[in-house]
Amino acid sequence: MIVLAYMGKTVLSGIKPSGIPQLGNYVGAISYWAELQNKYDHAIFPVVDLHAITVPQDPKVLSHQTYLTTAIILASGINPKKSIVFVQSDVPAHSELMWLLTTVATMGELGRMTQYKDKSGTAQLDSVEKALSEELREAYKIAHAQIDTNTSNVDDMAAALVKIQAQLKAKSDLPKLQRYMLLLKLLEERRRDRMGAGLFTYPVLMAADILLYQANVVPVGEDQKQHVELARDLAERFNKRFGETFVVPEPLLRKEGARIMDLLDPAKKMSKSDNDNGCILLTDSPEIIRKKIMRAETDSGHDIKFNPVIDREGVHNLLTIYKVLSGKTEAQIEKHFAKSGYGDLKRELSELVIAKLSPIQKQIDKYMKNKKLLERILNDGAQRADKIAQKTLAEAKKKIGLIT
Ligand code: AQP
Repeated sequence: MIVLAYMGKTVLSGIKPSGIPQLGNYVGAISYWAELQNKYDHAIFPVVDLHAITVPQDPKVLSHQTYLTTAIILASGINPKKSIVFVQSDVPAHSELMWLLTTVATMGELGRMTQYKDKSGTAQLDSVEKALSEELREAYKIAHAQIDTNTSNVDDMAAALVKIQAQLKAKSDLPKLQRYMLLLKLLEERRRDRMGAGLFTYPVLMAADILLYQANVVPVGEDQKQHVELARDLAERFNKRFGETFVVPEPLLRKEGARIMDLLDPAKKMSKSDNDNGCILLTDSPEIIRKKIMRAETDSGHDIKFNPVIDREGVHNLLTIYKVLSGKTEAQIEKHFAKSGYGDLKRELSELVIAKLSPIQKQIDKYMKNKKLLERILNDGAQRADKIAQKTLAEAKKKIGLIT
């Protein structure tokens, strides 16, 4: 039987203090949490500092960012009386359950996590592999066409092969491609050798964060969906092997805004660790917000329409941010901008972002000036979280056969 920490449905989601939270974190996650905390019986929002240290962090900056991230969560409308807000490393059960789940996880499934692949360079290798097989497919096509018309005798076939070889040489440079592939493989090996092991195993820690609280629903941006799916797989595997222990969680993606893109490079998602002009930090001043949005990458067109096709992602991204922050429908927005140009859209969006962020920024300042209050909230949150986490951890250990 699943030991439910408490009755009712639980929503849980975290944010790592790896930088100053950015507009994508707010649009895709934090602002959604504020809505969801009132729709579920229990709401839990940890600041997941142990995830932040998977890449090197300056200790002083990390502790400042942990307070700042907490202040941002609270300033965005998370009510610490209703929701549990705490720092992950204050609840040791996270690390302990992570180890138990690591023994259930496989190298293969962790190696398939997209974020790990991106950071280790495996994703790049995959695309070259795909390009190579496209070349090979093309080669097969030519070979088939030739053989179909040249099957009469061995001499003809040999001649056809020579012809195919010449065509392949002209069409593409397979040996060169193979050499490139080999170099990339070596590069990937080197990158992996130097990569922190934490980048490989942290999705298991994320699974522990979720399963400890028997969370039913995990609202995340699109980039984290795969990790919630891993948490599901690990919960199901553990339950099957040792008996029902964990609730199998569901990822919940915001319909709009689950993937806010970088303003300068709309092909990649906005990320707080990039912290460049393509990323709006939640603490940016109005002048900086205006500057960043006015410089946002768009295209040579002029239609202000929702359309995520390649080359139009920039405008689509600006419209998506506008849609989530204004609460208006696509039809209303398109009508509103029917006679406007991209400059007007950027100007209005800048003012909307500033209007949304300034009251939050005032609250952030208030919290940051009152560390005692932040600490009180975090201590209270850690105690409430620890109680629930300890119960689940004890049950998991018992199921495995560890003496508790
Ligand atoms: N660009 C985004 N659009 C929508 N949602 C996003 N999230 C992150 N970026 C976007 C969502 O924000 C929540 C908290 O994320 P996180 O801080 O725990 O980790 P992350 O996804 O790795 O965020 P960053 O900003 O990209 O951090 P760094 O640069 O340190 O890796 C999650 O629900 C996430 O999906």
